[in-house]
Amino acid sequence: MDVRNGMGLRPLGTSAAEFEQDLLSNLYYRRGTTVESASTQDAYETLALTVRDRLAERRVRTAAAHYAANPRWVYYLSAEYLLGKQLEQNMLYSGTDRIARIAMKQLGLDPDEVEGLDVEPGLGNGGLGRLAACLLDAMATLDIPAVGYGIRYDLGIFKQTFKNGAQVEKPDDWSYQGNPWEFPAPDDRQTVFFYGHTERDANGKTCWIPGEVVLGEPSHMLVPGHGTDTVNIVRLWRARGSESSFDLSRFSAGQYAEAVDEAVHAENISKVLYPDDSTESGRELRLKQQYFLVSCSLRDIIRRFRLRNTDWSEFPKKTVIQLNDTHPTLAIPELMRLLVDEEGLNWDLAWTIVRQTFAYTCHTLLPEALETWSVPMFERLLPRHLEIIYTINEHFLAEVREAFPGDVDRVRRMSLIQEEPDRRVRMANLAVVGTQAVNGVAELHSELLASTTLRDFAELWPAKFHNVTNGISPRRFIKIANPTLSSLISEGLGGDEWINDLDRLAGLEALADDESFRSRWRAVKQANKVRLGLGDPESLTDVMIKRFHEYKRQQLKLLHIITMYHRIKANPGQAYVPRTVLFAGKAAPAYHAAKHVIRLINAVAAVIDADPAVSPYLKVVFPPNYNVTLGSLIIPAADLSEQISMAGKEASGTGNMKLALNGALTIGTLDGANIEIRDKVGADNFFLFGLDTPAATALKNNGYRARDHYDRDPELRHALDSILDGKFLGIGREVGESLLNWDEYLTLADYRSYVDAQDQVDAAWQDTDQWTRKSILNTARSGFFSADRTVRDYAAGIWHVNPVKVGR
Ligand code: GPW
Repeated sequence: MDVRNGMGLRPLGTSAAEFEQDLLSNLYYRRGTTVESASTQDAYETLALTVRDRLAERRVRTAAAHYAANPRWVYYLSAEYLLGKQLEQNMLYSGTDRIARIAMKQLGLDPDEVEGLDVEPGLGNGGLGRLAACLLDAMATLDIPAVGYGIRYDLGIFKQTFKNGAQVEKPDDWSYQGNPWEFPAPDDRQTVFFYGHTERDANGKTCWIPGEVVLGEPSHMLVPGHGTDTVNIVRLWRARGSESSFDLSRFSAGQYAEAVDEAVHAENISKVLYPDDSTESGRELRLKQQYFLVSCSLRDIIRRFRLRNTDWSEFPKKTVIQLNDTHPTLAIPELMRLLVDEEGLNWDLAWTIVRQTFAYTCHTLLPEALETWSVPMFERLLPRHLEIIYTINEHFLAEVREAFPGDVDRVRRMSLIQEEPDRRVRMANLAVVGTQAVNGVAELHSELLASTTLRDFAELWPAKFHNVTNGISPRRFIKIANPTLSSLISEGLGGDEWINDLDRLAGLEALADDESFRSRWRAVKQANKVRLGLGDPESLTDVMIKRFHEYKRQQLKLLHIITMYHRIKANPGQAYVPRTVLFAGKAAPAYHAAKHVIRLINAVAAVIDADPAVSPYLKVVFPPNYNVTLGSLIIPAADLSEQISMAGKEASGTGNMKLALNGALTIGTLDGANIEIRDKVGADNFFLFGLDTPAATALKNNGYRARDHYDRDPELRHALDSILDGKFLGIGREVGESLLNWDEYLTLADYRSYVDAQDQVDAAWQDTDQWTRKSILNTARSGFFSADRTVRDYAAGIWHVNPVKVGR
């Protein structure tokens, strides 16, 4: 039912003329101006509001349908969301893209200029944050009642600039101009405690007397589904000082800075996103952020539960809380605290409820990414939670001792508390113990989790362990990012149903053998290269876009580039396949090794650029500040996708899926989801190289010596020597030395296999028709990597939730 009927509200029109009227009205009443005097910012805000209004009605109906159904909900807890720009998506989902542009032109506005002011909220680092956004998109599209919870960081992921080729970070004040997509909900604010101590009353009931009180103020953004009326929300918390945090007496005494000290301190909690990806940063403020997210979100979840339910035993039937890695794992002891201390439930009942409610997704195998917190710091910040964790641990270790009598080493390994060399809380162990399901994010990753990192737990509870291979939003990463290819596909398939049913892309297989379809496919790729505007659109566009990390091995790609450079220098007369190699990605500001690689890439790019014998064949480009927006421009233009991590290190990868879906061929190792991509697209349409996980593990265990490869392979030696000799503006000796003397990620061991595979790429590229065929087959066979499939897997295997259709 359209709620507006009962309210006597006029439904918003679907014509360009009506949209134009609404633009004028919003410009006047919301921005207080007219077309004649409006700034571009006024025009942008007005457009955003006018589009938003058209989703608001669906949001109201969704909320009504969900309330009536009292369904089982999915609550997705994540410290990061990389939502990407909202305007284009919301125009598509509300069906207003065409009329909005007509209306703007009618008003004399330049749609591209206006839309250009839309800002990407960079509230995440990389794959983990973007996955969260893709899953929300798919949940809404599949009509699953869901809320995403996160933190509204004032400053998102830093802006990357280069100075003399080195990364320099600038703050990202993404909402400086406001954010028209956001609905503040101060009425739903929550109170969060920190520090202090615990006390027990006469009945043995525990009470936490806090040392600091902070407010969490929520606002939400809309998460519309595609091709459905469902509009879910993502609710983001911002920290505020409580009323008492402003010290009026100090202010009156002229101590202006001291007067706001406490409030500033409180608000620092949501000030800035930690810019680490796949590395742990054990800082107190980060633990505060995590608890802030968890405490606000759980109270909100309980508030929502109580709207329709009274009985705590119903809670796990109505609620599943998915933990996006260990960052929100404090939700487990926090829910115990709420149930036992505040609601008065007995421990066993509370523990049963908690365990049934939570599920945990692990996104890594890197030991340095497994979060642990020092016990003294934890105890100071969250004294009651430490007690609760100790009690959980007692019960849990008793269970382990019963299952494995006499196995003291196992008990030590599985304990929630590490004892040596220092006492630390192990968040991954807590996440496994406190949940009903644990999943990895690709087949290989889930197998390795159960056989290595979490092996003891998988032996105790084999049925708890699942795989849910990651996926990507086809709306964001092909329909919106690659409109020309999407049109061609829709034409080829005779409709656009494939966007919500990505397996239908299989229908393109037949067209791979159609000469005219192939030439149109090529033309689209070309046009996307022109749109990107980097490098010769005729050249092979070879892209490596991802965070900089040694395990991802940008340095291996660099060794290949230097080898190509040397080959061309040695034989300038020959014909080479022209390549544009494109890097994009950020390094964590404190990750010096990764920053050295960035600097070296820029130096190599400059040297090649300045060499007229080489530059016709080889160009290295490195646009700064990789984000969802830049990725959406690069991915459609790519011919070759570099997925070259050391086997066993990349949990899944999702850029690999986006590139394959857009018709890039992958050169990759047997790592993460690469394995599944190769299985789906076919070994003939994938360039495989390198050691697999067992071989890499064996090599490391048997005493790997990088220098042996250097000694044996003249091309490799030449490449490394040129770095060590300072041939690239004197930059990169640290990179060269680390590879030669240590090479933690087996770069040199995989070098020869990689360079040979790249030679096969060159050979394949020269057969244009065959390459295009392979490109079409990559797209045709990528349907599996839709986030819709991922969400269906979660829904069936872990969440046990059903869709709720939103009525008209
Ligand atoms: F270390 N990932 C990420 F597991 O982007 F927590 N940030 C992170 O902090 C972690 C993982 C963490 C990535 C994985 O590296 C990537 O392989 C995976 O595809 C992605 O998460 C989504 O699952």
